[in-house]
Amino acid sequence: MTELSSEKLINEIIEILADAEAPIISTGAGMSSESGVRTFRGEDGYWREHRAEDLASPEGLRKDPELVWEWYGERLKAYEDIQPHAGYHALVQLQDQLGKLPVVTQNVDGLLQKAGLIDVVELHGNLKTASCINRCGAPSVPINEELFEHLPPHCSCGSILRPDVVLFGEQLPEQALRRALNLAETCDLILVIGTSMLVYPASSLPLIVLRRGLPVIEINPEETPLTSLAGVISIHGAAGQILPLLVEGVSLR
Ligand code: BJW
Ligand code: ZN
Repeated sequence: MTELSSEKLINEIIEILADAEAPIISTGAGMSSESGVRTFRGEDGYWREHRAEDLASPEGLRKDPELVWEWYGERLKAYEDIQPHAGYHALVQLQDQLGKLPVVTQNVDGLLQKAGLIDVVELHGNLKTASCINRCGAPSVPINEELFEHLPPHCSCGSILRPDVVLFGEQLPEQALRRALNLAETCDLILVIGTSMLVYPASSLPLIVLRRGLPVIEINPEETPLTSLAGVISIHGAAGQILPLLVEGVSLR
């Protein structure tokens, strides 16, 4: 961990970022909190109201599918109106400057794409479609208002439908995970924004970059298990405030 005054630290990060030729970004729920998205483990977090295993596990889904679908319905509704904040626009600016900027995300809110990020790797799936909990082979269906008319929604085979997100204990989408691991093995810098770093395997990506001896930069107002690791440069602050400063600094160099 590097301890410097904020201004010095920001200048140091700008220099490192400006030297990178193939940086990648990794985001979690905190990247969207300034757009009004609730986190999972923060003060405003969903896990303050419900246990993670009740809402985000296959067992929870089978036990109380209505509760889980109500939760996803509430979140979908919230995502309809949200807009990317200044931090998102800064990432798009960086993408334009570099010509490419792969972003690996744990988020399902669609804000990266809405902002204009082109290369987004969705590690935990998304909320576009739902499929049969019993994998009967029926095609996945779009998640739309109709689906919420009678909860829980059912597959044509009579089983319950589930959103195509990754719940605890489930494997991540193979292609997305392979791409994310490959990016961590080939990038020359990773910028980790707004994740508690508690959920594997997303949490392993910066560790791969660290092991390769390359820069790992973290933006988070709180400490995480990454913060204290040797070699990590951690800046304590909000993504919407820090990212514009960094990208502006890079563009001036
Ligand atoms: C700001 C900010 C601002 C605020 N600016 N920052 C023991 C038993 C069983 C399993 C395991 C086990 N040990 C490990 C595992 C594996 C498990 C895991 O990691 N569990 C740990 C919790 C212990 N992982 C899995 O099961 C994964 N699958 C897997 O590993 O398969 C192989 C395997 C299977 C079985 C056993 C072992 C291996 C799947 C993980 C799926 C996670 N699913 C969820 C919900 C689905 C998606 C959705 O509905 O959205 O994904 S849970 C939830 O957590 C969601 C998130 O994507 C994920 C991560 O949360 P995130 O993004 O980090 O958010 P928060 O809230 O935690 O943090 C927000 C941060 O932002 C904070 O740090 C704030 O400070 C910060 N912040 N404002 C910048 N303005
Ligand atoms: Zn089915």
